Amino acid sequence: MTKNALITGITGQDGAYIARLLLDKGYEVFGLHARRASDTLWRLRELDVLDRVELIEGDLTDLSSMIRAMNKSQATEVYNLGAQSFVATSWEQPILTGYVTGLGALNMMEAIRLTNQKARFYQASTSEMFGKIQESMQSEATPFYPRSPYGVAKLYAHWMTVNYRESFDMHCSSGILFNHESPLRGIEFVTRKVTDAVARIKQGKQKELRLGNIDAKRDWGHAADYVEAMWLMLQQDVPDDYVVATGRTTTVRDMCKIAFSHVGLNYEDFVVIDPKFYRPAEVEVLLGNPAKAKAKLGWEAKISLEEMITTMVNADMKRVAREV
Ligand code: NAP
Ligand code: G4F
Repeated sequence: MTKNALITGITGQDGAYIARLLLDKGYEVFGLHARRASDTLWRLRELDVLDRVELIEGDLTDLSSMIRAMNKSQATEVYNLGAQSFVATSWEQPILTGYVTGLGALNMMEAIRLTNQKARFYQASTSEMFGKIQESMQSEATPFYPRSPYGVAKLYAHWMTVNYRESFDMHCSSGILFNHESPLRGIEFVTRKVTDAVARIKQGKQKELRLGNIDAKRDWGHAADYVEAMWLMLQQDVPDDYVVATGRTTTVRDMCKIAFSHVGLNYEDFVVIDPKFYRPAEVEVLLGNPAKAKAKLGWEAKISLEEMITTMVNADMKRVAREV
């Protein structure tokens, strides 16, 4: 029997990768699509899945469109990936971030409760909830201390997911995912900002790269690996929360070194520190402990940081070369 899945945020990085994964597994895939003036479908085109998914118009802040999406898709699995996901923007638009990233998750769970309480729900929780870290390696047992309006909104959604699981016996799971990237990453995030700049500098189209705090450390994995963990969570008999990470942390500075040296350049010749990119409150370091995901889901990260960053540079070299 075909399974039906509904993905919010299908036009984002993770949405595109999980759409491909589910299609490969034989699912019928539906995706929530907000009407926008600019093209948001490029990722689905790049992975060659646009023609194989059904898009449903809707917005996470609009409960009625969530209910319609549930009725139309007849989804038995719902992946809630939609969010205002850029941490820096969350200080500029804290209320919108609260509505979309926090209350949006609740709208989705309410729509499930009102239409088909048996549908399984995945919430895209985040390592940003650990913020000012309370333990050097963060696991499911580490206390949270979010440091941005985004982190606070995600923490609300996270606890609502736990609450719906415990209150209504719904199959609601949270993946506490650490940073994950790919050639489909948005240009505003630091890895893609760097790999795009490396390609432009190498091809003589840019002179320097302006960055903020390059001593910040992140536990970076590849999105294609991480969506596998999301799917595995919804295949378990019992819903639960899982940290998904690599167990290795690297500075933004060292990530720059990898990217620039891949095309024979020295990052120190091009990176300029610009206070404009510093945040009102920084998450200095993140390092995840994925032991539970390995033990219970049989999941572990396969793609190394070096492989991922060099693949991203190669993809951007091609994109920049194609520009007129
Ligand atoms: P992304 O590329 O920024 O994608 C965000 C998606 O949310 C886009 O499809 C966007 O649609 C959609 N969206 C924004 N506002 C919406 C609204 N009001 N209603 C419905 N959809 C809306 O994010 P990502 O990197 O794929 O991440 C996926 C999820 O995982 C997000 O919830 C993110 O917060 C979370 N997360 C990400 C990471 C990471 O490192 N990537 C780590 C932990 C957790 P448009 O294209 O139309 O704007
Ligand atoms: O790439 P970033 O913007 O990602 P950040 O803030 O860690 O958030 C991402 O990962 C979270 C998981 O932990 C997700 F929940 C969230 O949705 C998003 O996907 O910044 C990474 C680090 C930060 O410490 C930032 O201060 O890089 C530092 N950084 C230094 N210069 C910069 C820059 N970040 C950006 N975006 N741009 C800079 O110029």
